[in-house]
Amino acid sequence: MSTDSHTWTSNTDLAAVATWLRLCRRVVVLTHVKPDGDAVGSSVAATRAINLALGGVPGREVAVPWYWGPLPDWMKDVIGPTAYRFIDEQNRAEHDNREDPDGVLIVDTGSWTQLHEVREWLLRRTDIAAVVDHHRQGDPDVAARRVIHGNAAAVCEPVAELCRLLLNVKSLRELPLEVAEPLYLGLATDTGWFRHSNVTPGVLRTAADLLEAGVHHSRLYQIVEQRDRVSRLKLMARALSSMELHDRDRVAVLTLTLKDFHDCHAASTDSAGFSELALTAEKVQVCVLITEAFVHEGDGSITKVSMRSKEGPDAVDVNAAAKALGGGGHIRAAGAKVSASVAETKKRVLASLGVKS
Ligand SMILES: [Mn+2]
Repeated sequence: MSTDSHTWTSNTDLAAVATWLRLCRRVVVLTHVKPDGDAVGSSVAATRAINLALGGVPGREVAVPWYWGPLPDWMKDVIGPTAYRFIDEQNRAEHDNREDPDGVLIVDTGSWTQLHEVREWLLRRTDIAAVVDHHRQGDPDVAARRVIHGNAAAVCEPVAELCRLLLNVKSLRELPLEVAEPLYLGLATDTGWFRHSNVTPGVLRTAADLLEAGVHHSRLYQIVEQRDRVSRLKLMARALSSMELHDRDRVAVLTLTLKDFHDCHAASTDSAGFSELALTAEKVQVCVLITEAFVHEGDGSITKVSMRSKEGPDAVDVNAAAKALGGGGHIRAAGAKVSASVAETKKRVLASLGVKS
């Protein structure tokens, strides 16, 4: 196994993968654990394109995607009637009751850690596997055929081209809507709905072509981004009203207690993304979310710290601050678990950021 970026390179191209797929009678499509918009979008688009190209029909599909781990809330709305298989303890990959596939297509990952649930099954089939990915690192031994587009914003960019080749159309504009829509979803979600620094002229051209194929941008946005529970909004209001500003408004600290979750009828997952909330303020360079943990260890309280900092030449290294608290992460996103009360944790966080409280 290797995650050496020098060996994580293409050894074939999309045209060759399309030609190879055309010869397959049954294809299993895999993607990473906890699939996101790009993972679901690319796997659903590839599945539908293969079935359309090779005559797979409901009940006798040529391609079926397999998923494991928690699926997004919007999964049903995006995958619709397309058949898929969910892998878990009861339904192991090995319990496949159909004839063995002669092709395995892996999209949006090439890492064994992301494919852990099907590892044993896949290990015996890497010679009939192809991976299409856009990550900078991966394990070359997951698949005999590899197409790695490390500069693509979303894997849906190269997968769009694969679908075009499979369906033998001149332009992405001519893709059927059922293929174009999931491709657009991956492009949109991996670029933060076309806001992140990975947006290139190519991304926008591809998106424009998919819109011409009939994709309904605002319908997709609504399905994926506008489905929060009201309890999450109530919890967000609590988090924002708890905001304290330090270091001349450069550091914002938000806190959430178990009582906040209880009062809002919120689940622990409802605070996802709150550590970025205060970064929308011009002066704020670091946003910290301190959450009282649902699980207590012994009789002491545990808090979770999540820190985010703004991009730029003076970006605050929150990884260093998190390390001082016993955690870690990346320069602009890091976290830690602290065995202390919320008030005590707040003091330690500010100290870790070099701020006098
Ligand atoms: Mn991706």
